[in-house]
Amino acid sequence: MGLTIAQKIIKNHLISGEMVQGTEIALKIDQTLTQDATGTMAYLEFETMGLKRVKTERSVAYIDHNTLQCGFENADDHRYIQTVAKKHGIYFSRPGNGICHQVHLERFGKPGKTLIGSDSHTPTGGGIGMLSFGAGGLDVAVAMGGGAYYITMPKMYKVNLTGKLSPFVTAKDVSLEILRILSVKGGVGAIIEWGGEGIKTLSVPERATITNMGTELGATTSIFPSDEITKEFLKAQGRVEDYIPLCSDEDAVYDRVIDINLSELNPLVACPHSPDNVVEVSSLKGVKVNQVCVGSCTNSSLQDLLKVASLLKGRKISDDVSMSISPGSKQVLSMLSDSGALADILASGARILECACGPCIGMGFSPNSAGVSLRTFNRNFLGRSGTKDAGVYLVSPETAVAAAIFGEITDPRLLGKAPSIKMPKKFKIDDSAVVSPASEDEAEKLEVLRGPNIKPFPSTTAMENKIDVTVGLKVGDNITTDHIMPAGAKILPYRSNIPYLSKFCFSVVDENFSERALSLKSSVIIGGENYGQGSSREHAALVPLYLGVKAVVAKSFARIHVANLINASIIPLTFKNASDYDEINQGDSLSLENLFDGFEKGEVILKNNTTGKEYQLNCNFTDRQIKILKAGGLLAYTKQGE
Ligand code: MIC
Ligand code: SF4
Repeated sequence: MGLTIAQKIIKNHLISGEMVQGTEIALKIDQTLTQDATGTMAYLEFETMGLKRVKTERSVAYIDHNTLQCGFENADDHRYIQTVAKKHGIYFSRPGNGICHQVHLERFGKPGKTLIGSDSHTPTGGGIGMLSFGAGGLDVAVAMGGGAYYITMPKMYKVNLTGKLSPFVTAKDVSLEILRILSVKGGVGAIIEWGGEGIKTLSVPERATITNMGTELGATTSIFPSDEITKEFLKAQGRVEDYIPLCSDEDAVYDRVIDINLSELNPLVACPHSPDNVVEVSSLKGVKVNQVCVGSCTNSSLQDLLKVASLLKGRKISDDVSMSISPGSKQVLSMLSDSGALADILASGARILECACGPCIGMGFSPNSAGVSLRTFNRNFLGRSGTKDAGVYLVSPETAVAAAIFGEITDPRLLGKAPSIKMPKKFKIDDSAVVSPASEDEAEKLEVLRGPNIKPFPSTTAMENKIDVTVGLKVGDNITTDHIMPAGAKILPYRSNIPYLSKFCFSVVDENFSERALSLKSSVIIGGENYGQGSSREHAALVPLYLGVKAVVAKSFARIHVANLINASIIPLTFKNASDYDEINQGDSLSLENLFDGFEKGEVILKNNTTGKEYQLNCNFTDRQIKILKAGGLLAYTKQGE
């Protein structure tokens, strides 16, 4: 039987387990990346392992999420990451050099290799045929130390593209179309391979837009073949030697095949507050727009911004719209500037923001009250923009420009002639904002500088066989990590300060949760389907751990979050009968007995002491996961092994 692209890479990196769907496999990781919002914690965890140097082929620490530095906290964290990176063999991408996924694609990603990153959009690397996964910081720390990365062997999906995109229809619309088809949980447990004749019409940045947003499907990752288009891109980045051809075998077997005819697609938009809430742009014609943002790791490539500049050239944005553009990297910004395109953007009245995540994670540029914001980003979760009552719509750069000019949601085809942008034969290469690690001798003498904002990791103890808990909170379906642990300019500087962060846990849903959980001392959260979707932030597990959350019982979970819960020794359990969810309420007193036997059997009994009823809960833990849970989390487990 032939192999898919992902299966080929997995086969080459398999450390243990067998490539049997649904079973645990351990992979060798070639490269890692971190960003600052998850990086501080990841490096603190790496340091506790006591290793001198990373064991990966390439590890890069990016500063891109929180670059505002309003106060010492961030500046200290940046300095900590820079010094810890230099000492331990990690490359450091300075603030201003760009968004981790964009820069990694440009300068470091390699087809056929494996990458894990402490950011859920790490699958962007699939755009050049790299098998890339988003993971919690602790998993990245372990991989930096040479340890394996554990995943459940995924199902294989294939999306076959035929035809060719029409003018003003873009890779972003392809991402939105697949979200429309599959929903935010339709990719759970699967790797999505993109293929078919249609991919020959898509450049690497366009492919990367698609693999980037595969995260919103809940997919384990997404990947394109590595072909002549990949080779041209790597050549233009001055690193053709990193190219290898890679495609699936003709007789590869897929669990599901989805066909999309690119020629039939129209401009699409995801409405508030979920990326799968997709309709055609034309159906929202006339909706007044207050704000337009272009950028984020989804749509901030040179190709995207050259198109935006060409459409803005000679035009003025509407007086009623405020427009921002955040280039994905220093390379993008300096090429925009050299080509004169930057001047066209500025002349239109749009504002240029830093090469960073910026408004995507609520770091400034929040919309006005009840504002309508059109964004080329990948997430429009409630409150993420920093304005709780704003409506965020996800669109392509072309649709964003049309709204900025006309002041209302407008089919971009009304802009006239579509820009035709060719990928450059050669990108401008300047890696001066990437600081190399010190040599091993030099590293010995280096001091790692820590600021007072770095607070200790929440402590854990070995798990007990019986747990008595109160339901601290009951939530519905598709709860995101932005609900559990919000980000944004006011909170992000405290990512290395779990006690402070804990005040904001679930604040979008229930402002009293944090206080209640602390007073309960030992609590459980009841969730619906796809609990924990979105970001890879392990803070969405570490903060509940600090607040005394012992278990989460949900109808189903998102992949990265479940791994983070186990790493933090919070037990993720699912209802055997989804309807039992209806019978458990906030404030109920519950007991989970005989846990250790239950873990082995894959079934735990939940007693609701308030109603006297009993329920069966499922768990499908591997031996390794059981040991981690019992030990009190992955750090405690790793220390036991020393
Ligand atoms: C996001 O897009 O939500 C983030 C911010 O990039 C997160 C990481 C984080 O929370 O630090 C992600 O996607 O993993
Ligand atoms: Fe940054 Fe937004 Fe991409 Fe997350 S989704 S990495 S916040 S640009």
